[in-house]
Amino acid sequence: MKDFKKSVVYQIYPKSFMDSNGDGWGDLKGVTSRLDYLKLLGVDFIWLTPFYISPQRDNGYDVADYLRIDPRFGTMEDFEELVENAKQRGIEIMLDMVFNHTSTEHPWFKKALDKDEKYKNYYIFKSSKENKPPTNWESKFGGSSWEYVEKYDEYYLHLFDKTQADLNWGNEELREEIYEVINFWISKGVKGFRLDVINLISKPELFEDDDKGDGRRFYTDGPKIHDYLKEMNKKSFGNHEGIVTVGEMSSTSIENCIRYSNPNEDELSMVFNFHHLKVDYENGNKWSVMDFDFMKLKEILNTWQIGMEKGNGWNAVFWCNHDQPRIVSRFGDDKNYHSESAKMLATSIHFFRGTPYIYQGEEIGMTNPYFDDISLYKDVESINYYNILLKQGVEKEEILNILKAKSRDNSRTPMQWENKENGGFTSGEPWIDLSSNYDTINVKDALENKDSIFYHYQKLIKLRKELDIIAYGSYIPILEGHDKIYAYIREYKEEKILVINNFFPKETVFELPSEFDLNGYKIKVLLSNYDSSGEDIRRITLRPFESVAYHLE
Ligand code: TEU
Repeated sequence: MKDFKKSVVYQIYPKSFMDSNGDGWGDLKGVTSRLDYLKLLGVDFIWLTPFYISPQRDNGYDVADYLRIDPRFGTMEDFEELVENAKQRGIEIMLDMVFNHTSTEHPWFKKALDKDEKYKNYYIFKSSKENKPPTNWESKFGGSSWEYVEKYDEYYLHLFDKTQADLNWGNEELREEIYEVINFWISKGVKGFRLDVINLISKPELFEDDDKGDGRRFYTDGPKIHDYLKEMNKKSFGNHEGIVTVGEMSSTSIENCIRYSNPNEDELSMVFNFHHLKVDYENGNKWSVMDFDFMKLKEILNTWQIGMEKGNGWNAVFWCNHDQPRIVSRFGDDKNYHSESAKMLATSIHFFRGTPYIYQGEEIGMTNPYFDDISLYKDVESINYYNILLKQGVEKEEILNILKAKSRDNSRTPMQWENKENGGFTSGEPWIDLSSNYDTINVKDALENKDSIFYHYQKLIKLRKELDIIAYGSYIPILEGHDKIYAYIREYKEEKILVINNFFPKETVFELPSEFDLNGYKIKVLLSNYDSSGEDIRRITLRPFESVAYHLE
């Protein structure tokens, strides 16, 4: 059984990982064919984003059947083969479950539209007032979060795309169906679940206008959320040994995240939050281009490390996923310090208290593709916002600059396996273009270069397994006011780890706070992103993006 605190999860976006049959889409057989690569990296779990039957309006987050596999990804046999082959390599499978909403193509929704009261009550239909939607809430993908159904003279709620209808978690019958879905996949040998926007499932009793915002305050960490998670735990994964769960928590709070992940609460193993990835949003607006606010980033990371430790909660630790731009293009420097900054970013969070998640391609430093034509974008959110911004009068070129920095497609370009056509991802026509830099950034080259970003990640994963302090030690921030360095100390029994990261392309000086007592410690460099790093930790001149971790015993 895996100790999730010492585990590392690798996220795969199957559509863009590896295509085994030349149709331009990645598939399950493609994943199976690359398991040795993942074993070499050293990961414990593979989180697969949705591959169920879906019209793919939102790349599978619009599920039309929770129990069947979209033939474009393969068959149930392919899935079983993947689980089996992964297990042989000591890797477990974590599935992505989208229970806040279904596709409007789901048979439940179709029946709901066909006057079947039972299924209508699986969703949230509300009557209209004066030809206006029931509330002024906004969809996360732009526009109203209500869609009108003429037949009923009612609207249904969709917090995301209008083809993603929100489920009515107040309905016990619906909840039971969901728990059966989880149990079905557990019976297939699945050992983990990532629960999509799970903190949005509990809607308020009363649906009212939000005069201060877009409605999120009414349903984020909603009134019955903890009851639902406790019930889910009790009726599904809680009955099985060693199932790991991670909730994706949108706009959440530490207080709630402690409750979600404190083992005494019997809810989830751990939680994702996104506050640290909003430090390049101008006035909270994602659709803007702004340098990241380093001081704010440090403050948020420190607050969550300290707060979750205090409350005995557990963080899922990450920079990248399929919704976020590539971190080396975002907080690093993908032009002048590609390798240094990618490694620094990895080190900066892999020594955290929490479970690290690596998103496919991050381990070789894949970058944003900088697409400069709207026709290259496939993501529903990016296309919606392109049109919304156009309507607002923003210049095309400016919108494209925003998308180059913020579009979710930045992380969805195909995995770069080698320097050959389509990066070795497919022998056919890829569903989305590759980034043109696959000639220099690819797995084959990374594996041949002992100094590559890949091997840096491999070391970080290995260290987490070797040193208990990384999983179990406490976290102490230092140099909180320094405007270039992000540093912290981990402490466990008699040991310490000191992690120092220069987040900028300029030299800067690190000075150890004087209260830090070095007496009696043997000091050793655990990991550096330069050939060698300063040995006297009282004062170190850090080179651009230099990052070093010391072990004190
Ligand atoms: O994302 C939830 C979510 O709120 C975001 O990260 C979202 O992409 C962002 O707010 C948009 O600005 C999850 C999935 O990860 C995402 O891919 C899905 O589109 C979404 O839920 C709906 O299922």
